[in-house]
Amino acid sequence: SDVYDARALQEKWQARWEKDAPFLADDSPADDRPRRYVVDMFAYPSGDLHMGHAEVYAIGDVIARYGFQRGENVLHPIGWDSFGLPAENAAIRNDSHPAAWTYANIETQAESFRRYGISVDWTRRLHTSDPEYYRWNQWMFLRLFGRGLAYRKDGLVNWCPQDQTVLANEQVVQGRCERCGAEVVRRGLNQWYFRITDYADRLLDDMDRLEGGNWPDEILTMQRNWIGRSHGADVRFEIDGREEAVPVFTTRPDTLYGATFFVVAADAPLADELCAPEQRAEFEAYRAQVAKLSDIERQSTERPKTGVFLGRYAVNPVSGERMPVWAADYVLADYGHGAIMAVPAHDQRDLDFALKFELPVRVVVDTGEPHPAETGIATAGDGTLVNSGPLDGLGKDEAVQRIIGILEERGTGEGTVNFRLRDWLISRQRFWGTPIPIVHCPDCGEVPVPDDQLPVRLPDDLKGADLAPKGVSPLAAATDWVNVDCPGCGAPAKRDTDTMDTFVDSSWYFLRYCSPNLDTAPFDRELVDRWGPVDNYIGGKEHATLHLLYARFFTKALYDMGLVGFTEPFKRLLNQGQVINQGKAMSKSLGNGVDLGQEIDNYGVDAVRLTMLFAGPPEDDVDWADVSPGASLKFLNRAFRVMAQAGAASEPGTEPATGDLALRKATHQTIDKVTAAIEAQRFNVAIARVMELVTAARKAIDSGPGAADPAVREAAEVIAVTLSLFAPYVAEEGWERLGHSGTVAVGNWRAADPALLVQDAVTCVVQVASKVRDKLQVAPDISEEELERLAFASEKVQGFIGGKEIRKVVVRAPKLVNIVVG
Ligand code: ANZ
Ligand code: ZN
Repeated sequence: SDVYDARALQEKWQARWEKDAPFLADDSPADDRPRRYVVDMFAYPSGDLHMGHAEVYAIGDVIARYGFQRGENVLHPIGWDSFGLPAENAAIRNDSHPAAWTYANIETQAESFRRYGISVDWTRRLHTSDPEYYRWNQWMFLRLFGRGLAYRKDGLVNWCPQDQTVLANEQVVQGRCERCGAEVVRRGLNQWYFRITDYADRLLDDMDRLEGGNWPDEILTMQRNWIGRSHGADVRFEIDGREEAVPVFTTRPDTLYGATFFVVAADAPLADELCAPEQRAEFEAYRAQVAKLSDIERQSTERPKTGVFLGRYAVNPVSGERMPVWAADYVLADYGHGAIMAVPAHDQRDLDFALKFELPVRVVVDTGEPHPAETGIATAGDGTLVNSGPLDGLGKDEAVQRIIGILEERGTGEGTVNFRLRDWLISRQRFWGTPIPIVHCPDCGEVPVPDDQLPVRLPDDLKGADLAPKGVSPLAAATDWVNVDCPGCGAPAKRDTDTMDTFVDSSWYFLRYCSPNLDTAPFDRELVDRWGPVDNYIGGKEHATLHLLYARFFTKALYDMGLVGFTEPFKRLLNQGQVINQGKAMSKSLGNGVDLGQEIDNYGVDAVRLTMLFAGPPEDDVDWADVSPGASLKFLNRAFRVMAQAGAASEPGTEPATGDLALRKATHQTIDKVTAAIEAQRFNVAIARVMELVTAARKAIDSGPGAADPAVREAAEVIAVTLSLFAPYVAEEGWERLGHSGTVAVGNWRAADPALLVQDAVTCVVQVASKVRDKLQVAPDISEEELERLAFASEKVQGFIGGKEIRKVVVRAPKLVNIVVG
C-alpha cells in the first residue's frame, strides 16, 4: 500500500537499526574520514522523556545524521546525568533507595530514545551515578586537591532551607534556589571549593575564540558579566584605632579627592571590629535587620538607603582629609574588600546615601553638568579634574594613571583587577552524589583517599527516611562507613560526609564518552585528542553560567595537568528554544502540559520530530498551540506516496540524464539549498525546500512525464535522503520502496550538479508613477533588496524619476518594482 503507517514502520526500522547498528563511531586512527563529535546535553532521568527532550534531541540528531550522510566518522553518544536531588526526594517519599527510581527511569528513557530514532552509538552509554563513573569524579577531585585547586574554608554560604543544603552562587537565581525556588539564606559553614577564580582571566580571554557565531552572543555576554572583570585600584585608608590600613577596591581612583565618607558592609567582620562602643547598640540592631535581606534586595536602587555611623574616621591617603566611617547594606561583604570610599558626586548609590544622611558632596570631575547635590543625579562621565591637587586639569583616564602612580609611589595603593566570580562551592549535604574522597584525621588533617582505594562507594544501607534532609549530610549517620583508619598514619579517622555538586559530574562527561568503559583512567588521552573538542554541542541556555562555565574550567584545569590537549571543550554551541504551549512554559499548575508519548501515539515519531524542526529556527521557542503535527503527518504521507510510486515504476541505478529537465533542476536546487540551510542550522528552511520538491515531484507524476520518468526517481531518492535527517522512519521505508537495500541514513548525501543550478531568468517590470519604464532580466530567487538596487541602477528609470521626491517603493520579487514619485 502507499499509505504510511507510522507505528508499523517504527517497529520495523527500530529492530533493523538495533540489529545493524549503523551509527557506531570508529575510534581507529586508520579511519581517515573527517571526524565529527556531536553531543546533546545529557538527560536527567526524572520520569519519561518530555517535549523539551524531543526538541533538543531532534536538533542534535539532524546535525549528527547530516555528518553520517556526508560520510563523516561521527561520534554521537548518549548518557544520563543521574545523581541529584529529585531521586533522593523520591526515595524519601517512597521509602526506597534513590538508585531504584534512577535506574528505572533511565531504562524508561532509554526505551523512549530508541523509539525516537536518534542516531546514537549505544555502546558509548554512561550514567554518572555508576561507581565506574563517579570513581573518576573522585580521582579528579584529588588531582585538583593536589594542585591546591580544591580546598576547604569557612565562609558565608548560600543555604537552601527547603533542600537543606548549600548552593553554589551559580545555583542562586534572583535570590532563590535554582532547583526548588525557595528563598536562599546565608549561613556560616566550612565547605569545599574549587578555585575557579584562578582561571577567571583565561575563562574571559578564551571567549574570543568562541565568538563569530560559534557560541551564541547571549551566552558569551552572560558569562562575561558573571566573571565580571573590573579594572581599577586598591586604595588603603588608615582608620583611627586600627593598626592596619583598610583597602577598598575602586574603578574610579581618579575621584579619590572627591571621597567624603567611607562605608563598610554591615555584615562584614570589619564593621563589627570598627564599631565604637557608643555606636554598638545601634549597629547591632541594624546588622540584625540587614541579615534578613537577600543580595538582590540589598543592591536594589529603588530601596531607600539605610546605614549607621560607626563612630570612627578614615584618612584619605593623598589629601589627609578625615572622613566618617559608616556601615551600610548597599556595600557587599564579599565583593572587592567589603568596604568602599564613597564619592557621592560621581556615584549614584553614594549620592543617594549622602543626601539621606546629609554628608558632603564634592565635585572632582567637571563634566559641565549641574551640581549633583542639587539635581540628585551623580555625574559619571568624562570631564576635567578639579579640587584634586596634583590631578587638577587632567582628563579622567590620565587622572586614573597619575593617581595610581602616586599611590604606588607612596605604598598606599596600586592598580588592580577585580572579579565578580567567586570560587565554586562544591560540597552538598545530601546523599545521592559523589562522596568526597577525603579522610579527616586528628593528626594528619585532610588526607586524600589513595587512588587504588577508589571509588569511595556510597554506603548501601541508607534509604527512605535515613535520607531526609537534616542540615548535615545523611552520610554522617552511616557510622560503619564514616569511621575508617587514616590512610596516612592508621589512627582512627573519619570520612568526609559531604557529596559533590552534581555539576562536577557534568563537567567532563563529554571526555568520558570517548572511552566510556576504560577502568584505568577517566578517559583515554589519545582518543580524547582524536575526537575532541566537541564539534557541536546542543542544549539549553539555562546552563549559561553553570554547566557551561564549569565545563570550560575543568577543561582548562585538565589541560594544565597535561591530561587533554585543548583548552575549550565545545567548538560550537547551539541553544535550542523551549517547547511551550499557548505562549507559556508547560507546567502542572497551568495545566498546559503536552505529553510527548501521547503526541507520538497520535502522529508518530516522524511527524513529531518534523513538527519540532519545522516550527522555526532551532533557537526559537516552539509554541505547540501554533503548530500542526497533523499537517506534518499529511506531508509525510505525500512524500511517502511519491517515493512508493517512483519505486514501483523504475529500477535503482536508472540514468537520470534523460529525465524531465525542469524536475531535475528543482531536485538539484533542493540539494543545494538544503545543504546550505543545514550548514547554517536553519533546519526549518531545509524542510520547506524538501516540501517544495515533494510538490514538484507530485506534479510531474500526475500531470507531467509520469512516475516512470528517471527525473521522478532522482527526485524521490533525494527526498528520501534529505528527509532522513528529520523523519528517519519514513525515509528508510521510502528508500526500501525505491529498491535499495541497507539504510538510507549513511553516506548517501549527494552533490548538486552545477549545470543544473543555472536558473532561467525571469522578466521584472519596473514602473515609475504606474507606467512601465524598464524591463530587467533577473534570477527567479532574487532578493527584494537586490531587485530594488537593480531597478534604481537603471538609467531609464533614473530618467523618469528626474529630481522628483520618491514617496514609496513597492517591490514584489522577482516580477515587479513600482516607484511612486510625488
Ligand atoms: C569609588 C567610586 C567612584 C566608584 C565613582 C564608582 C564610581 P564594579 O564595576 O562592579 O567592579 N564597590 C566596590 N566594592 C564594593 C562592594 N563590596 N559593594 C558595593 N560596591 C562596591 O564596581 C566597582 C565599584 O563599586 C567601585 O568603584 C566602588 O565604588 C563600588 F565615581 O569606588 B567605586
Ligand atoms: Zn592520620
